[in-house]
Amino acid sequence: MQQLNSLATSYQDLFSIGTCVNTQNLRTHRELIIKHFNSITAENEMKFESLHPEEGVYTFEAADQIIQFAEDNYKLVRGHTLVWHNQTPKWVFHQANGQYVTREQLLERMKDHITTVVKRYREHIFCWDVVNEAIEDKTDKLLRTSPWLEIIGPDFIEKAFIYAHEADPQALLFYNDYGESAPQKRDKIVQLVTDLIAKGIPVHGIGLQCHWNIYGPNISQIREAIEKYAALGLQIHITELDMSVYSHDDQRTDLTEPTTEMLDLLAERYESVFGLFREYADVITNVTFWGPADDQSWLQSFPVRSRKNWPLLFDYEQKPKKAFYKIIDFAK
Ligand code: HAH
Repeated sequence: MQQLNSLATSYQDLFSIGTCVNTQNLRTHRELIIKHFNSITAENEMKFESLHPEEGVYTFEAADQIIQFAEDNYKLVRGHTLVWHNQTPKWVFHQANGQYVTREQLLERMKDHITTVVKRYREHIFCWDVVNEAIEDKTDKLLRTSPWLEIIGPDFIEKAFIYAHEADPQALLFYNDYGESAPQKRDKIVQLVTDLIAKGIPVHGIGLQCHWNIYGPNISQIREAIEKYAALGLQIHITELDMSVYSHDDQRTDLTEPTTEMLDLLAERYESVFGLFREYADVITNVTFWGPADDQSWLQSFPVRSRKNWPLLFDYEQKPKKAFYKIIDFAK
């Protein structure tokens, strides 16, 4: 059998290469993950609802298992995520009578959560997505409506960073969002982070999720976004990279295999975005894929039900696709 080069080894002088993992694929995709990735992110296991389902009840088993895997196999761990409007249980925002808690109560709950989680993994997690997806993407408003915003006010973001920094002064703290290359959203993310920096809030990086597709965003738009984020003087992590084979409004559900055109375009796109990442390797310090192989992608049956997708470098059989060879071949 042909010896495949390791993706992470090929990029070791540029940036770490990650994948999101879960307790299932740590078994089913174990060798693939061990070989090609030197950084991991828990797909769901470190989210609020997973770690803290009820008041006073923390469930660390799955997250601990992921940390143990990282320790055993010398992987970096990105923490994902502390404060988010999704996958956060209702109890966090409500009193026993169903009413919203007060600002002070919610800040206390936020602090308890962040402090407990960040301290527990202090030795093991090198960076955290402290706040995920706080920017509004439909209207001109800066921040999306969420119980965090409604109850605490806009300073919920800075409080989260301050609490995380207190809990682990060594951890690199990130603001993470999707839609990062669209000019309007990009400028809002830049504004938010600029304000945090101006206030002296401990923020060290911007997480660009990069849930893209084979048609867009185009390379010049991505380059422009990276330029603007880089100008803030923080690190950039590509945190959730994948490349859907469907355009945004494509609803087709009939495909059982990707077309050759799709796989060619996927390869071409991965080749050019990794060319760009390599150009900016002085500011981009980690590139993480949202899944180790196609069969483990969140894009299976999402956002369109019963639809297959092939957004990653490795296929259903965990075999490298053309896209893999296009991004590993740069050293020549
Ligand atoms: C991400 N949201 C989340 O950060 C991650 O935790 C989750 O596992 C998958 C994707 C992305 C997202 C989107 O692209 C569009 C709408 C909502 C959320």
